[in-house]
Amino acid sequence: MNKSIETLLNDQIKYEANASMHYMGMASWADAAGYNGIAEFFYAQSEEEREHMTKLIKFVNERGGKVIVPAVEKAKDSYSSLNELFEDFLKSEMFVTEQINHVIYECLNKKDYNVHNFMQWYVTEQLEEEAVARTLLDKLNIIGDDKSGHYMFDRDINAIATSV
Ligand code: OFO
Repeated sequence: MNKSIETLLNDQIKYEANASMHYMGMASWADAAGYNGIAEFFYAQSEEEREHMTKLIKFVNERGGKVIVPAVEKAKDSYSSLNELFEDFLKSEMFVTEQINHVIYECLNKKDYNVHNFMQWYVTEQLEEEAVARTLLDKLNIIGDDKSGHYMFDRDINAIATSV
């Protein structure tokens, strides 16, 4: 495996790990604040990101590359509002998309079509996750400060997310 691609894949492993911890922090904050639906949503997101990390680790190993399992980054543990929470979610997904696009770009530059092909799964996944994050933030912006709206958002978050 080309060294620069290996480095980029190891960076991506770290970004997926960071996203997993970031979402764990979000889940825990929501759980403590009584938003059980939002907490479950982020616990599941955290698991998914961990799976994305593992998939990359297995792939780099299969290709004979050297995996670097990253240190855990401390997650943000306090949010001033649901809007801040979901703005962070969207920002995090947009950041990961940018990094994946960068890997794809470098794969084409280095003519590594194997990694390019593997990364297509991540492209599709990011499209979906960004769409979900945007939809949830749009709904929260409609709700504004309405407490009963927040109650219903928490109750219905999974239905909203799976309808995207
Ligand atoms: Fe790893 O899927 Fe989003 O970030």
